[in-house]
Amino acid sequence: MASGVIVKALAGFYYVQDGERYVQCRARGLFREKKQTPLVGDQVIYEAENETEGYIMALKARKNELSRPPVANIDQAILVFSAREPDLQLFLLDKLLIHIAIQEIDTLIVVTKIDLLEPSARKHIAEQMEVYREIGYQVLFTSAKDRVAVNDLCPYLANRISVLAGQSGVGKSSLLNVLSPSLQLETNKISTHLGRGRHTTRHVELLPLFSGWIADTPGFSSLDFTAVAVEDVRFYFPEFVSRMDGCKYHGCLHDKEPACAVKQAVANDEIAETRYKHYLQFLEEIRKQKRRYSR
Ligand SMILES: Nc1nc2c(ncn2[C@@H]2O[C@H](COP(=O)(O)OP(=O)(O)O)[C@@H](O)[C@H]2O)c(=O)[nH]1
Ligand SMILES: [Mg+2]
Ligand SMILES: [Zn+2]
Repeated sequence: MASGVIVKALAGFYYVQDGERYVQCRARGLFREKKQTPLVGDQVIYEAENETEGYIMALKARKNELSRPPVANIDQAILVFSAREPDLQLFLLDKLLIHIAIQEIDTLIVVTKIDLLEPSARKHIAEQMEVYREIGYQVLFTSAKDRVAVNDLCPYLANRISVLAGQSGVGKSSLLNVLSPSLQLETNKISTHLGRGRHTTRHVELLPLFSGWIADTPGFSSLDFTAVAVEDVRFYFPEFVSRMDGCKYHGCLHDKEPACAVKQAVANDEIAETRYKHYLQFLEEIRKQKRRYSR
């Protein structure tokens, strides 16, 4: 039996890449019994019926999995934001960073369309992003239009599975087309919001790129917090974690508590106020959700 990775799932078929081989597989009934669903990114054992068709027999253990988009074994999330059109959305960035941290996936932040910025606006955004660099995140500034710094992405892509995340229209597909023109991805395709339960033709596919794999996914920007507890959010803000020993109260939520080292650091401009405000907004969001569910 052979092994490979699922690079596409569509209409009941799983497409397995095994070196040069590309095999269209069905999953055996045993997955239904085990309540297991193969995902794009899964390492699988398959049985080939012939050169191009086969059956998936087993899944290897997963390192992680995302439900939106449905991908397994992700090494890295590349969070793409446009500097303009649409404007840089730091609230969404902070939210995505929490979700990524929960899954223990590496993160790269890309701010693209910088050609749309005048020098003064460029400086402002550079300062805003410096906050993230100081916390320890990698940040790249790119323009697909002017081909600025797009190749700086290459070293991040080799030998791993990356997922590109970001709102529709920020320039994800355009970046990939510059990196690998043969991909010829459609750009400017606005994916309209699809309600729960409605049929969607969206699918995730891993594209080979610089000896790694990348998933260009529509969506993955509307996240909610059902899975995070109020007491846990603070652990996903590295600049809070490094200071929490200084808080008077053990278990301080850095909210209403007195003698809080985090609030003190915000007052001293050592922690960005935007990050702290977003943190409080997240707490409020989760508390509201909880009230809604407990009713
Ligand atoms: N000015 C400018 N426009 C860009 C850039 N990258 C993408 N765009 C435009 O932004 C729109 C959305 O790009 P697309 O790659 O489809 O975004 P996606 O939905 O995130 O995949 C298209 O009209 C692109 O031409 C860029 O670097 N500069
Ligand atoms: Mg796209
Ligand atoms: Zn505190």
